[in-house]
Amino acid sequence: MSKLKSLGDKKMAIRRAYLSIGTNIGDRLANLQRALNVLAQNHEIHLRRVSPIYQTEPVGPVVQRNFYNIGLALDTTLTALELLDWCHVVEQSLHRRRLIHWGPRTIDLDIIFYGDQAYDLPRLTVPHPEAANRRFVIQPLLDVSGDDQTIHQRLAEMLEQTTDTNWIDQLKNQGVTI
Ligand code: A4P
Ligand code: MG
Repeated sequence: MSKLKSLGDKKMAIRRAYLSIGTNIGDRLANLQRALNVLAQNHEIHLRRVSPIYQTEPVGPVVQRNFYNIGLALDTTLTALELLDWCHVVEQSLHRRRLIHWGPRTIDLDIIFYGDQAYDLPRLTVPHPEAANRRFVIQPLLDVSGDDQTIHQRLAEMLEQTTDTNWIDQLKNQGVTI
């Protein structure tokens, strides 16, 4: 999904991007809401749809607390690398500490899709290579991509084919807003 926006004489592509956000330290609901608030402080980012919160079993080798995960659809004129940099600003603003790889974290923002673009750069791989192996990524993004048939269909196929057997559980009485 890409349109052009005029900024002076500079034409910027507007792209639909999808993020997966997770947290398993401290007040997980507050962490998610703060992350959305800081994301939206960038004037080149427009949050469009956010999923329900899912409580999810930790994936990977580290024994740790359950995560809260959400999926987010946004429109942006940032490039993919600029969006990644802003995701890092958000992570830093929540005082994320990176102590153990795959370990507990205050907040983790991953770019799953950026328009229909593909990148394999030292610091950015898009579409995210692990998405198809993670139910906690696929289901929330299915929830927010109903108006984007290409991505929605792709996610539906991922869900059908994933071998991930870890549980995810939609929270009925807590949510975040954009
Ligand atoms: N990077 C490359 N591609 C991307 C991308 N598409 N989006 C680079 C975001 N970042 C990308 O990530 C390391 C580097 O990946 C970044 O500097 C960026 O340049 P990180 O978040 O800084 O480091 P990390 O946390 O050690 O690795 P990563 O890959 O984020 O961890 P994972 O694989 O996401 O695993 N279980 C449940 N239930 N829910 C979770 O949310 N999360 C993890 C984290 C493990 N288990 C989980 C969950
Ligand atoms: Mg990450």
